[in-house]
Amino acid sequence: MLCNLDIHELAALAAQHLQATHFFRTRYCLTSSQLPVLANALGHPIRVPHRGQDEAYRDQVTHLGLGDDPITGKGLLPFHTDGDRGEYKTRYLILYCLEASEDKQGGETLIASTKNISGILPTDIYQILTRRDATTRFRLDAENHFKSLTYRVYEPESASLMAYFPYPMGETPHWDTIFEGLSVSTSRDALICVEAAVTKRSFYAHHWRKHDLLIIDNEKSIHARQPLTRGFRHIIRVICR
Ligand SMILES: O=C(O)CCC(=O)C(=O)O
Ligand SMILES: [Fe+2]
Repeated sequence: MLCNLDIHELAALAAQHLQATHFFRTRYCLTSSQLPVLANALGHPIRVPHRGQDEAYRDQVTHLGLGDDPITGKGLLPFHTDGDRGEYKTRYLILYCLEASEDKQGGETLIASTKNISGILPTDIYQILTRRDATTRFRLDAENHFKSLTYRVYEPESASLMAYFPYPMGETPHWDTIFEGLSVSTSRDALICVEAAVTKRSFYAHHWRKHDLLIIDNEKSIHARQPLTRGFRHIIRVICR
């Protein structure tokens, strides 16, 4: 556990590490009010609106794992990147574990690198990603309010991927993505092919313990959450650009 570093030294260590790879992990004694300080040292923290609430209501720190919300709760969260390329363009996703129970089962955060993605995809799939816009619909609440976002999934110039991979069949999806001019099932198959290629090449599962700090480079990777089936974990999150 790192305890003798101050928060700015920690940020410098993380930033140096993140130049070479797509995530940084350590254990460190932090309080919830120090997380935005760390985010500030790494970039510009982004305030995000609460789900289902007025967009004007924005928070810097998001709590994960406490309620039943499909995004911030305990359930499965398929692979995705955070943000929308515009207002929320996210560089770093900072996650810190305030508490986790000993008997915890599941709840791992999964990370896979998207480095050189063009080299590992079939040509037809790569062309879909680079030539067609995708529209993702996000379910905002149980009353079937949706928010839609249209974007280019992969931008070769910046090598940045933005994607919301499909929920497994049988799960209630909280987002779904369709490529311009393609059917729902062809869009789904294309994303499943990308996800399989990326996760086959690189895969890391973080098993949370109290005081774990994980910083994910959102422009170099995708991340997901395994369902938490027993116990609890309380994680706080700040994103920055
Ligand atoms: O709960 C997790 O493990 C990850 C949640 C997530 O995707 C996020 O905070 O952006
Ligand atoms: Fe996320």
